[in-house]
Formats: sequence, C-alpha cells, structure tokens
Amino acid sequence: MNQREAATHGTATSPVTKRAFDALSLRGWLAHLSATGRVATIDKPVSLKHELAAIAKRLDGTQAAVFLSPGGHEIPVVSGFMSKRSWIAEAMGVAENDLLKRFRDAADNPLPWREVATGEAACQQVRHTRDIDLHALLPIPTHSEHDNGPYITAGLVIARNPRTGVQNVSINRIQVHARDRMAILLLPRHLHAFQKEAEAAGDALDVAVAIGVDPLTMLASQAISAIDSDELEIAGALHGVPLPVAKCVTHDVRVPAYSEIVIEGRILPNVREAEGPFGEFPKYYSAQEAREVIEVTAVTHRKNPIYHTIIPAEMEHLLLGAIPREATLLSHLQRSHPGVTDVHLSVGGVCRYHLWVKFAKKREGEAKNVILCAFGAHYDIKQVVVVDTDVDIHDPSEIEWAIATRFQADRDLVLISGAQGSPLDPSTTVGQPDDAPSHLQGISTKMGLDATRPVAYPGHVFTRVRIPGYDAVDLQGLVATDNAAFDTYLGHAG
Ligand SMILES: Cc1cc2nc3c(=O)[nH]c(=O)nc-3n(C[C@H](O)[C@H](O)[C@H](O)COP(=O)(O)O)c2cc1C
Ligand SMILES: [Mn+2]
Repeated sequence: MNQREAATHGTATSPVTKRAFDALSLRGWLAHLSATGRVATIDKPVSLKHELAAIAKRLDGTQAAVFLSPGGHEIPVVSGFMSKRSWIAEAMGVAENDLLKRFRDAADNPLPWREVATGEAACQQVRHTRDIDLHALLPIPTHSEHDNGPYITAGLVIARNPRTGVQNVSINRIQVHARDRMAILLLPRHLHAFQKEAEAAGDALDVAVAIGVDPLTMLASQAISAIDSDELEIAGALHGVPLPVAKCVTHDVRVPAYSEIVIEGRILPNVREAEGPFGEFPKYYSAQEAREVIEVTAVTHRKNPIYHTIIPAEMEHLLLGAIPREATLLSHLQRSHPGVTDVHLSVGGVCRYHLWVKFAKKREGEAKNVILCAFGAHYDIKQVVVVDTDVDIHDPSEIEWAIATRFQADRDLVLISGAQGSPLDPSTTVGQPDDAPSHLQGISTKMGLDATRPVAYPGHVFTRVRIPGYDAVDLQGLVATDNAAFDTYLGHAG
C-alpha cells in the first residue's frame, strides 16, 4: 500500500472493513445482493416501454430488479441495486453513520487510476465499430408516461478537459433518437464547460458513456468537486485501490475497465436536436428543448453484459444525488459552525430541496446563522430545518415533532424571497412566461425554520420525556411464547 492509498484507507472515525464481495465490478455487487436475498429476477418477457420501469419501481428500495428477457433482448437489465442508504454503506465497508465522513475522505484524497493493457479490458471483449444500431444492440427502456422515447439514465459520461486533458465524470440523461445518434442534457457544470470550450474551437468533444459499473464508482460520479478533479480517482479512493481503466477503441478517453457496456462517441459542435419531455427527479417533466448531440463511434461490451437503468425519481436516483451533496454540505456548514454534527436531505424534498441539520447550539441566534449558511451552500436548497442533537434527523416524524414543539413562526422563521433556486421545481415557473430566458428561471423563496429549543429554560419545560431503562429492555427474554397464563386468568383457557 503506498502513502496515498494508506491515507485514503479509512481513518480512526471511519474504519473500512474488508468487503465480503468483489467490490470492483457491478457483477460482484449483484452476486452479493443475490446471495443475501436482495435480487428479484423477472424471467418472463417484459416490454421496454413502461412495463420494465413499472416493475422496477414497485421493487425499488426492497430488492434490485433483474429482467432476463427485456423487450426481446438477450442482455439483462438491472435496476435499483443501490436504493438504500444501508446498502451503500455496506458497499463502502463502513457503518451507516460514517457514510458522509468516508465519502469526504475519499473526495479529499483521490487515488490515481491504473491503465490496463490493450486487449485486457473486460468492457472491450466485444466491439462494434460499424453499422451501429443502438436500438438493436441494447435494451434501452422508455420510463415515464410522457417521456419522448427511450433514455439512457445510468450512463457515466466521461470526457477530457480540452485544455488540461484531465478527465471528468457525470451522469447525464441521454435520449436515443436514432440508430447512432443521441441527445444529451448538459446543465452548466463540468462537461458543459468542456463542450463549450471544444465548440468555440470548432471541435467535437470525445465522450464515453459507461453503463453498468459498481455502486462506489456510480457514487463518485456525483461528487461535487473542482473542474480538474477526476471523479474516477475519487472512485479509486472509495475502493482503496487504483481503479483499472482502459483506453477507448475510437478515441483517448479512459473508462472503468470492468464496465459492462461502453458507448463511445463525440459531441458535435454547433449541432442541437430536440430532447424531452422527460420525467425528472422532482417527479415532474422537463420540457422539450434543443440539446447537444452525441454521434456514436463504437459500442463495446463484456461477453455477457448487463445493462443498468435508473428509474427516474426513485430511491437509486435520489440517493445518488443525496450522499455526495450531504457530504459537501456537512463540511461546508462545519467550516463556520463546528456545532453542526449531521445533515440529511429528506426523501420528501426529493433529496435535493429540503435540508435537515443537527446542531449543538451554544448561543441564541446561532441556528439562524446555520440556516443562512446552508442557503449559500447550494442553490437547490429551498427549505432548511435546524434541530437540536436529541432529534433523529433521519426520521421525518422527529423533525415534525421538533417543529410542533420548539418552533414559533413569528420568532423562528427565516424567509428570503427572490433568490436562485432549482429551475426543475415547477413552483418557480408560476407567473413566468413559457419562453422565459434561462437567466430568469428558477427564482425561488428560501424558508428556514429554527426548531431548536432555548439554550437555557426553567425546570423541565424543554426536557424530552424519557423512560429510564427503555433502551435496555430485552423483549426476547421477557415475552412468554404464548398467552396461556393470561388466558387462564381471563377465564378463557382451553
Ligand atoms: C440519475 C442521474 C441523472 C442525472 N442527469 C443529469 C443530466 O441529465 N444533466 C446534468 O447536467 N446532470 C445530471 N445529473 C447530475 C450530475 O450527474 C451531477 O451533478 C454530477 O456531479 C455533475 O458532475 P460535474 O460536477 O463533474 O459536472 C444526474 C444525476 C443522476 C444521479
Ligand atoms: Mn467534475
């Protein structure tokens, strides 16, 4: 283990246990889920249009769905293999409450990847470079009612910074609208910046779309990091070993060598084609707009590949965004407020808009400073609730209880109108013309609730009721195996 590896191999507060499965491939993780009763195999033929997504959605959060006969294809489709926080912690090899700390450690201590020799990459066992027809090659589902056709929803889009050559990874929705042509949504982040730079020079941008990678590499793709931080190095740090990568067959982009499927292509300069509508994470549709276009140059895959699809707005999608964001928000808040001990992006707030903060308040007023700090940390944050350390921020009814008993709206509410919010929140469109330019979209009101109790209070006014001995009760040892004694007492025996 080299120095950099040692630095990322866990700390005193987030010990990484040896994983009981082959963590470096999707199939290793799926075999582990299968062996522990967490895979539902559907061997009957299912339609790629809506039926597959409907079944996967029914299973989301309980079992991963594997479809052995999707739309007449021989390639199975899998969905929902990282749809619980506890599963993701297990994949990382840490306890659930060390998840954010461990992700932060990895993001702060990236591990450079290792290139495998040509011909050795599993993801290139089969290569298609001519007459490519994506619809014939891959089982690509159409998910929601008003989606404009089949979408790739779980592809890691990998590209190189045209200026520095450093790679970037993100997940982008991709509509497959012709045999070898796809439209991609690029929100104004790193891939978008690369594309703009290439386009200004009149160049295409080489990209690879890796489908079917392990949970940790999926998660690393969502890290909120600097433009020249390569997310595959964060994946390596999460794994504790340099990630094996392979050079694409039609250009220089490096992809995880153990990917199930890789689509190689180039984003064309100055070409835009219609994309959408598409059902997105807030559980509403994005409208059709003109988007960047990928021309496909090759499809490579394993001998018996597995295709991964993410059901939009379901737990796999929500958690993938939540965990890296929570890790970033926690360290952002802790920089100014060391009393912040945990944060949670609630599921009801689509794991993006509503932030719950656990805070050891020392002085009155501080919780409002924490609220303001959270609003500045990410434009998506719309509502913040700050609670004391005796409240379980992973339980929505505990948050409601804190608001019910520690919050007074005239005293504890913070409202900031006219701020930038999420353009995907449909309530930001009310009163806006349909064709509002993008700089006028997403204007939103921020709401903060200080649901902390006073630092000092008389008697037991704010003391939480507790029954001594509750945690130590051993129900198994105490409860009789039947009610015979009590039935006799009632006179109903026999
Ligand atoms: C399932 C899923 C779908 C996503 N779709 C898109 C998308 O279509 N466009 C986009 O810009 N970001 C999308 N994202 C978010 C980006 O992948 C994410 O913000 C990523 O961290 C951006 O990487 P970057 O900071 O390197 O640009 C999606 C995320 C997930 C989990
Ligand atoms: Mn990036």
